[in-house]
Amino acid sequence: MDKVNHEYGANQIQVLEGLEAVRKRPGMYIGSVSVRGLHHLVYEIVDNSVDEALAGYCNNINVTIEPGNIICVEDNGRGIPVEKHAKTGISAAETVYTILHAGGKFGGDSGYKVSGGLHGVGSSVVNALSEWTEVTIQRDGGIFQMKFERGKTVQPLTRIGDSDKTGTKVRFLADSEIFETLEYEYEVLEKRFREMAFLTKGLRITIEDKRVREKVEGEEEEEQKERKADFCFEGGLNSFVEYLNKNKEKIHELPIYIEKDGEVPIEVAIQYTTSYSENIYTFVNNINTIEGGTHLEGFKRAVTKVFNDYARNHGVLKDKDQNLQGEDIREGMTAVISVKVKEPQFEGQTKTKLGNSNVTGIVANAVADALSTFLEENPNVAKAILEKCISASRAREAARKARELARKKSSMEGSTLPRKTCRL
Ligand code: 0R9
Repeated sequence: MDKVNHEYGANQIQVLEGLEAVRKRPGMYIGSVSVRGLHHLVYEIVDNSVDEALAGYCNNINVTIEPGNIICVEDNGRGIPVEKHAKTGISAAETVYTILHAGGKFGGDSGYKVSGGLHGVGSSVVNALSEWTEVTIQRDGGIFQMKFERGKTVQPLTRIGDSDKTGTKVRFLADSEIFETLEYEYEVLEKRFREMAFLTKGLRITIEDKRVREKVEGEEEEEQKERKADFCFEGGLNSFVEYLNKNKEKIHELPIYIEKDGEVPIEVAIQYTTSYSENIYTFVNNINTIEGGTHLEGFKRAVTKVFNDYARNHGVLKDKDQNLQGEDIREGMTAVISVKVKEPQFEGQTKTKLGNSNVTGIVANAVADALSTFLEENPNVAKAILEKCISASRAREAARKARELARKKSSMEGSTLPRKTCRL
């Protein structure tokens, strides 16, 4: 995408500290030095491209695992700025790769990094933890390249050719002195990039594994599954829930879609199936919050209230009836919730639980407004979902009664058992 914006200048980058700390304590920056940490390096670089996509300047990201476990990520954004940085005296691009916490708008006042990750220190952290890194930038009519070894510049940014395109390409080999393994798991990366493409409507992410694989015994060469995928979902979260429900029987054909901009931009897609379980995925700044948090709380609160209100107002629940419980309403529900939070606080054991308390009310209000309007406008869908909720509620009540009866029976049997006498 050749949408030019030169508002950003090299002198807007803040320079803070060096990279030695990263090599000394890698876990502090990427979580661990296991295969999880290794994958994190790839996510950090791809996150930068996704940020460029979220800013509206990039719509294509290609990820390749090259032979020898070299990672190559290429985007068609504006290209990292190449001009000289006022404070460091080196190019903006080299500054971003060699100085921790140098990172343009990342974390500054003029915008915020929303794809998650290390808040703009990603490029320098990857550089510090790689045996070598090579960055090629197409911008301002030229092709520029710089090279690093274990975070140290071995070739400063140099113009190596002309180009009328824009974009950034980063290749790196993770450092075997730091990581326990350099073997990327293709399936893990593929899943993550599918998810990222669902979460960023219209963004194309491709991944290809070009490593030579050892032949598995009994498997013909041509039988090896091709490790290559191309993800682009114009439907965004709707496509995500449809993908999650692909093997399930749907109660309504199209997902319910909610989108609201504002202080905390919110996107939600919901689709009910005949399944007995609930299946809710939540994301904050494209990070999967597997422990839930305040955004999930707000969503659950709104859904419970809206379906109960609708059921009462339309005579599905009578005065004498008890309210439907949240679990009745969520049985068979598949939902994806994605929110963007400027300064997310992550809590919980795996730091994947959103803690920002203001998000509960914001999500609850947005979901309640949009969902109640949807149900009023789509009475057939509302009816079908409520039938499912009522049947879940009846099943829950029947199970409770059966449990109570069994408990009573066993306590009565206990009281009629012959008493043991104890002679002293
Ligand atoms: C292949 C991986 N891609 C990247 O790492 C990547 C970083 C990046 C980028 C900008 C554009 N494309 C990019 N791809 C960019 C950002 C901004 C202005 N111009 C270009 C901006 O944030 O305002 N940058 C990421 C950080 C920086 N550029 C910067 F700090 F050097 F500005």
